[in-house]
Amino acid sequence: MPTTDAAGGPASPLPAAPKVRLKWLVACALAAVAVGAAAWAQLHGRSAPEVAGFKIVAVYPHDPNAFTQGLAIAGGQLYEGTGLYGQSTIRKVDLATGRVEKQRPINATYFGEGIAILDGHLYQLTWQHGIGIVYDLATFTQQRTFQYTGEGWGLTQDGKQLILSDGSAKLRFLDPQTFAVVREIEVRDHGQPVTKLNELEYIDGEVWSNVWYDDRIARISPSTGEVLGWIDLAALYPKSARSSEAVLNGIAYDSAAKRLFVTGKNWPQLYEIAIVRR
Ligand SMILES: [Ca+2]
Repeated sequence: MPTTDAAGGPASPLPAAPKVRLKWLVACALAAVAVGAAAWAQLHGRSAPEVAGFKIVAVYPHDPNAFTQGLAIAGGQLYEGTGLYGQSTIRKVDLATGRVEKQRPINATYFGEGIAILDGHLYQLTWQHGIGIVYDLATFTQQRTFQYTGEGWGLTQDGKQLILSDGSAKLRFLDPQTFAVVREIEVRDHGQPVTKLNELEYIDGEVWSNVWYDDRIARISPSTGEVLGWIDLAALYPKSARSSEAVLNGIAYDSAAKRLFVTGKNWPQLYEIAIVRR
C-alpha cells in the first residue's frame, strides 16, 4: 500500500503528476485558442471593410437614353460621357433639369467610356480601342489623342494624375501630359481582388469605384489599393425596376460644395445622396 505524509495524503508525487500535466495542457490549449482568435480577427475581422448605407438628398431628371459611362463635375458644372457604338458622346448637362446643354458625338467606330476633367481638359476613354481623346473643356474641341494598353473603363483624376480602370482589379495612374503609367495598384477587399472596377471618382483622398453589375460602390485607398469600405446602393433604384444592362454607373463629386451625385446607364434620374454609416 502507498505510504502517506504527515497530512495523511499520498507521499508519492506520482499521483499529482496527471493534474499538473492537465493544467499545462489546458493552459497551452487556451493560449493556442487565444493566438488563433487574434490571428483570425486580424485576417478576417478587424480589417473587414464596413458597409455604409445612404439617404437621398435630392432627385434630378437624367436622360434615359444616356448610356452613362462617365460622370464628373468641374466648377459646379456637370459633365457626362456616354457609350455604345454610334451613340457615344461627351455632354455638358444642366443638373437641375437634366437638359443636355452641349454635346459632341465621337467617331461611330468608338465606344465611349470614362471621363475625367483636369486643368481645363476633358479626357475620354474608349472601350477596346486603346485610344483616349482630350478635349478643351470649354469648347469640346478635340485637342489630341493618346494610347493605352488593354481596355478603357473608368477614369478620374487626383489633381495630378489620371486614374484609369480597365475591368480588372487594377487601377493605373497616368501622367496627364505623357500618358505614361506612373504606377498601378491592385484593389483588394480583405485580400481578395475586386474585379470589374468601372466608373471612378476621386473623393477626399479616396478613389470611389462602381463595380460592373454590382449595386455597391467601393471606397479604395489610392496608396495601397485596399478597399476601405463599401456603400450599398441596392435600394436606390432596384434591379427589379430596370433592365439588366441599366447598371449603377456614374459618380460625380462637387468637392467645393461637398455634394455627391450618382446615376446609372439609362436611368431616368440622377440622385444626390449622403452616405449613412450603419
Ligand atoms: Ca466620375
